[in-house]
Amino acid sequence: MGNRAVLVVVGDIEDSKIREFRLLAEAGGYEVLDTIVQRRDPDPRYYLGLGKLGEVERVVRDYGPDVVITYHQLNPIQYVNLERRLRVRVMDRVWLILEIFEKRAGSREAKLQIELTRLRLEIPRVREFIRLAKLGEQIGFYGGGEYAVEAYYRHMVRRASYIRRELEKIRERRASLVMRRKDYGLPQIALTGYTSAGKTTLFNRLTRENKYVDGKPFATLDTYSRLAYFNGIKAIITDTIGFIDDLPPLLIESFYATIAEVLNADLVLFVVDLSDEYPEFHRKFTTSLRIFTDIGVPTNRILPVLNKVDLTNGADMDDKISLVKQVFNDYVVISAKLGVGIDDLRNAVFRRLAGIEFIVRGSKE
Ligand SMILES: Nc1nc2c(ncn2[C@@H]2O[C@H](COP(=O)(O)OP(=O)(O)O)[C@@H](O)[C@H]2O)c(=O)[nH]1
Ligand SMILES: [Mg+2]
Repeated sequence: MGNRAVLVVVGDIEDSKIREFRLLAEAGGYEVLDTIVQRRDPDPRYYLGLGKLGEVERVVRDYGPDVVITYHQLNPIQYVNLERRLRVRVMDRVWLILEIFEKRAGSREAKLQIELTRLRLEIPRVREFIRLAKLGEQIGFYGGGEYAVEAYYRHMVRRASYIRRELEKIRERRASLVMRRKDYGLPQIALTGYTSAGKTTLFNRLTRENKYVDGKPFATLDTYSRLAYFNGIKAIITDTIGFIDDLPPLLIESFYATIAEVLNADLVLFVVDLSDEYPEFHRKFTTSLRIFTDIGVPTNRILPVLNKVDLTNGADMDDKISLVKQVFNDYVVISAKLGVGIDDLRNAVFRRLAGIEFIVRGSKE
């Protein structure tokens, strides 16, 4: 499946939200060819107004994207109408985020939860296809005729109820057991923070030399976990899923199931974007703290990493730093891109991890 996308935004949406939508598409692995904005209320049939729909049709014809992604969640009728009209795969922001979660889901619970959400979105859509087929309408996409589509529909419904039962079992079991740690016998570090804060850039910088051990890939780890050294202390560092603004309510369960891996970490590197304007910085910072509280990560296991110092002009730096200081004793200022402050970060991580080892050893004696 190709990854070239055209984004479509309808409604009076702030520019910063449109920018974040674009970053999200990029985080999902899409190359954004164009963003089309229509400043009016969504149309019930096509999401876009008819005039703008013509423009999108032309863009689709000219650029030949693999997918058109809409900012708002589409209802089944809009989905079906848009795909039939544009003759290209259509998806909405909800589906995009779900794809991003899917790549990161480590646990069986997270995988099942995401599949269930996918089915919840897909079932009404297939139902709409069947309804149209019964009316004798020509429908493209779901090939194989009416019977095949109905069989697929029944399969999805059965699968969804199977997953609901499995999730219940998993959650009952977990209630009686302590969460199993993903354990490689090494300290675990999780990188987290908002989308585009610079987590992956930092992850790559910290692990650049350590993709291989003894000439072989570090086999027991998944794609997002690697070995890193902090002044001689060896640790597993994981590039976890980021926090996302305006998370669609339908995705909240999937988000928490996926983010649960952060709970396993001995240390959470909380990457914050210093280049955001203060109100934005404040909003993201406090929202992140709320999520840490919700999932049960204590502040003493979090190290704020204030990134993109190269993009700040110093004007509101003091305000940002004092906000961080209200909650945390310790923080580091870096530029993951330019490599500024990385030694300070390694030292700070070393001190934290050395402290943890001391406590573990001390408690055994
Ligand atoms: N100027 C600057 N850009 C950065 C820095 N760190 C990351 N970026 C850029 O910010 C964007 C998002 O970075 P990424 O690591 O993908 O963020 P993630 O979504 O948190 O993983 C990319 O274009 C990076 O090149 C930094 O320290 N300074
Ligand atoms: Mg990333």
